[in-house]
Amino acid sequence: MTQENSLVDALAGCQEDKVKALVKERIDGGVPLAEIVAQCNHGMVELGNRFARGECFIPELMFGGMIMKAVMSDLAVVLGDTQADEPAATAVIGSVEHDVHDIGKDIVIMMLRGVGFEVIDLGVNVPPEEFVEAVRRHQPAVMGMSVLLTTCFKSVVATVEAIKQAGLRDGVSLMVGGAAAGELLRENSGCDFYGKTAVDGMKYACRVAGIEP
Ligand code: B12
Repeated sequence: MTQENSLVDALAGCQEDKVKALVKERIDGGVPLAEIVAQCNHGMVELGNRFARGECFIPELMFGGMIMKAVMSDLAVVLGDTQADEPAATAVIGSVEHDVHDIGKDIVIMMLRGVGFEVIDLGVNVPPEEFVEAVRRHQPAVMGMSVLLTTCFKSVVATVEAIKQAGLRDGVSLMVGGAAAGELLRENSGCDFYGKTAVDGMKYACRVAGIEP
């Protein structure tokens, strides 16, 4: 088994102690954080595939989510996930309405904070009007929407529409990401950018705000 596969397999199998040990081994070995996140992400996708094939159930998804969150807090310590005293720019982010998945969103937040953004985290199941209110109030350079359920595509479309209706569209760049998102959703919803990974999202936000990542 390759080094990557061992972590993917441990996460997909919800082997908490093994996941923690393998992540620590990678951190100590100097493996780039983005690479560790990518391997964990792969493990979560594999867990989802097992769920889709009926090989595991909701409790496993929840447990996998808890393990992934624990991994993220370890990574946040390494990355120094703290809000900068004088933020370089502001970003607003949330998981769209009816979607409660937040692990990927939180990774994007961790990355953005790591490069000096002030991030307003709206949480999960965020209705369009809450995004609008946050953009009006905080005037972010970038707003991010996370979506993991195909049934929530309409929430992305409704959110972009609400931003337009509020007359705020020209002042903010909109990015969308999450396992269900893709170029087609970006195009159909009228977002500016689709980020396949948290690192893509962070790099795009930096470009928009003129920050050197
Ligand atoms: C863990 C999990 C859960 C946990 C979530 C816990 C939590 N706190 O988030 C729980 C148990 C709550 C859950 C519930 C459900 N889930 Co679920 N879940 C998953 C699972 C296994 C992993 C998701 C995850 O955390 N991945 C790891 C993170 C790191 O990946 P990510 O979110 O994609 O993020 C990365 C990138 O996409 C990107 N990114 C993410 N957001 C953003 C945003 C921006 C702006 C940018 C630029 C980038 C970006 O950055 C991250 C790192 O690079 C996925 C499987 C999968 N393939 O995704 C299923 C999955 C998403 N779930 C699924 C389903 C069906 C459900 C339920 C409907 C199950 C049910 N019958 O109740 C409910 C829905 C609840 C709801 N209303 O939202 C399906 C969705 C199918 C579909 N296509 O719509 C999946 C794909 C499983 C499957 N294969 O069937 N789930």
